[in-house]
Amino acid sequence: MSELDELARRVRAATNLLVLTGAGMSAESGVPTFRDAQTGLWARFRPEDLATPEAFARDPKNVWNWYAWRRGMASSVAPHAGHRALAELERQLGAQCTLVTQNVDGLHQRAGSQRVIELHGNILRTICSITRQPIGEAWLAQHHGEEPPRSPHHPRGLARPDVVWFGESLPEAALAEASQAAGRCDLCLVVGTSSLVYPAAELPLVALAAGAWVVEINPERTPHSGRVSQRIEGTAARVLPALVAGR
Ligand code: BJW
Repeated sequence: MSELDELARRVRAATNLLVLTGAGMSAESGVPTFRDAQTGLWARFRPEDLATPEAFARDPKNVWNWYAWRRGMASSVAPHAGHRALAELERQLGAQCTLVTQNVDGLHQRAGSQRVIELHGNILRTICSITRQPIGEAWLAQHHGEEPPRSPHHPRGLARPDVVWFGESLPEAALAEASQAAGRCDLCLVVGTSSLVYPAAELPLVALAAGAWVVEINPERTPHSGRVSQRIEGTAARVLPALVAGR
C-alpha cells in the first residue's frame, strides 16, 4: 500500500480530523508564500517594515499600499484541487472536521469550506486601527485615494487590513476553538506551513501530546518534521485530492 493510500485509509477512519494550513496551501493558486527562498514575500520585503503595528504607525501609506497589492492578488486567483478536496472532506465529515488556517486570502471559503477558523485574520476585510470595528466597502470607495482612508469610527483612526501582525494577539475565540480541536483530534494534517510562527505552530504539538497521528504535508522539511508521526513530501494540490478520492 502506498503512503498516500495508507493516509487515505487513516482519513476514512478518523473520528476527529484537524487540518491546519499555511501559505504553502495557496502557493499552487499563485499566492506567494512568506519564507520560500526565491519566491517568498520575505525574500523581497522586510516583515518589520510591513507586518507589525509599529510599521503601520511609522508609515501607514507604505503598509496600506502593500496590502492593497496583496488584496488585488488574492482576489485575482482561484482555489485549486487541494482547497476543493478539503471542502469535500468537510461535507463528508461535518462537525468531525475542523479546518484552521493561517492564510488571510479567503481561498478555503471560495472553494466551499463553510467553517474556516482564521487565525491570522482576512486580508479582504478592513478595520479601524483604533477601535477594530469593521469598515465597509462603501466607505472605502468614498475615500478612495486616501492612503489609507481615515476611519469612520474614531477621529484618529485609520483603515487597516483585518490581519494579525507580529506582536499582536490572535483572535481569542479562533485560537481557543483551534486549540480545543487540536486537543481532541485523532488525526491532524499540517499542510504547507513552515511551523515557525507561534502560537499556530503549537497546534500540531498539542495534537501530538494528545495522542493524535500528525501528518506534515510539505515538499520541504520544517522544525516539526522530526516530531510528526508521518511526513508526506508533496504539494497540497497533489496530495490532498488523493486523500479524498477513495472515501
Ligand atoms: C508548500 C507548497 C505547496 C510551499 N504545498 N506546501 C513563541 C516562540 C517564539 C516567538 C513567539 C512565540 N509566541 C509568539 C511569538 C512571537 C511571534 C512569532 O511566532 N515569531 C516567530 C516568527 C519567531 N508571534 C506573534 O507575534 C503572534 N502573536 C502573538 O503570539 O501574540 C502574543 C505574543 C506577542 C509577542 C510575544 C509573545 C506573545 C502573531 C503572529 C502573526 C503572524 N502574522 C503573519 C502575517 C499575517 C498577515 C499577512 O498575511 O500579511 O502571518 S506573518 C506570516 O507567517 C503570516 C503567516 O500566516 C505566518 C506563517 O507562515 P506560513 O503560513 O507557515 O508560511 P511560510 O511561508 O513560512 O511557509 C510556507 C510553507 O509552505 C513552507 O514550509 C514551504 O515548504 C511550504 N510549501 N509550497 C505545500 N505547493
